[in-house]
Amino acid sequence: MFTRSIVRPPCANFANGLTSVDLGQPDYELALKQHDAYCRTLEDCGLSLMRLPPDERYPDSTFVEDTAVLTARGAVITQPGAPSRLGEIDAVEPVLQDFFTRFYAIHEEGRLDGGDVCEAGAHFFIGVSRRTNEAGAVQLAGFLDAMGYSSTLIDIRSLSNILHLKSGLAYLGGNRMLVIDELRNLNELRDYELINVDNAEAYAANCLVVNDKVLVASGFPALERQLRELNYDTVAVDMSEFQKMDGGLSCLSLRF
Ligand code: CIR
Repeated sequence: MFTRSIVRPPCANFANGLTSVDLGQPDYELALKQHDAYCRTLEDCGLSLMRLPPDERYPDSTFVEDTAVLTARGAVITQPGAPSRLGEIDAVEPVLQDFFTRFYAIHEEGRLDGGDVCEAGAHFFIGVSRRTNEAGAVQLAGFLDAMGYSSTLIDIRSLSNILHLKSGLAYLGGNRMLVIDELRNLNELRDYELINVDNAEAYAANCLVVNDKVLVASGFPALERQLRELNYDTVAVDMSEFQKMDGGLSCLSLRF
């Protein structure tokens, strides 16, 4: 069960963040409204929220997930892979210090974005991506091992379509993993029951399990139907303005 979450509203400079998709400029006012609705949804799931102040120096800082990896046994502060995002950890670290006694930090030359880390019970999958390098992934694997967790590295550098591992995969609990086509033949996932996301709805693969609900980006009806048929209690959340900046549902919060 999660009880808390850290979020950070988009700053006025949000549209100047990094993006690899060609979906047009985000509408800042709409992004703020969508962020508000996202926060209310987390509260409805039973989480109490800590809101960090927006910071215009960091246009991508609303994607707070990339700054830390949180587990029930300890926290790891990352070194985000994009140089423009490195300073984002400064605001997150002191907040986490209040809640975690076991604390680790990825250090240079390691780079790691939280979006590349998928927790699946006591096992973690760590994506080696355009943002997370091998040194960062290996450091994290060591910290996880020290906390009693196992982990597997998955190299996604040859996959052009996804920024982070969790852009293409989500752990649904039990033995179930939601995956995009490109990830479904991965040997590393052979022991899981894989739920396939239609190519046309690949963006929505980044769904988010929060306690007894599954948050799904709105506008992806096939996936929502699939999840409902599997008896998940889904909640659709409008993400259009964050999608324009390569962000998915999980990136907008840290949950613990
Ligand atoms: C970036 O490129 O870093 C941001 N515009 C999007 C980060 C998305 N984060 C995530 O998937 N965890």
